[in-house]
Amino acid sequence: MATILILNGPNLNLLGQREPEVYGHDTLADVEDLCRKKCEALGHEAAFFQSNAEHELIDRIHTARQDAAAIVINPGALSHTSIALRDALSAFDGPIGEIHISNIHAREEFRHFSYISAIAGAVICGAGIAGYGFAIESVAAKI
Ligand code: DHK
Repeated sequence: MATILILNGPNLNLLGQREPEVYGHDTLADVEDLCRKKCEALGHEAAFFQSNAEHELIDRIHTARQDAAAIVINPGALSHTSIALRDALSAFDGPIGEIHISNIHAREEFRHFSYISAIAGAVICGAGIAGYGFAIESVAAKI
């Protein structure tokens, strides 16, 4: 059994309340429930962390070097801006899955590029919160 760390970036604490026409009505607690069940079904355990602060996400990724075998991350808007987050993920040895609830390619142009995608083994977007489950399946297959 390995630990899969599920990371959520800025504003994802507001899932279910924030722009439901884009992000749906499910809450972050619903996402975590889905992830916990998927990890358990695959024989692993889930760990969770959400922060609105870039440095807190980076610090948690550093800790993951010791306490997680894989990372699934929805970086939120940091996808489009943060080289620092990408560098932290590059220093993690295990598989990485990037997930976006919405289809970032069908939205504003500034969302089309993600700094994270080139270092992620799998990139899933536009599948709603089910994408977290797909990302977990992808990283679990590589542990
Ligand atoms: C979530 C966000 O908060 C946005 O900043 C991204 C992503 C898209 C999502 O679809 O989950 O652009």
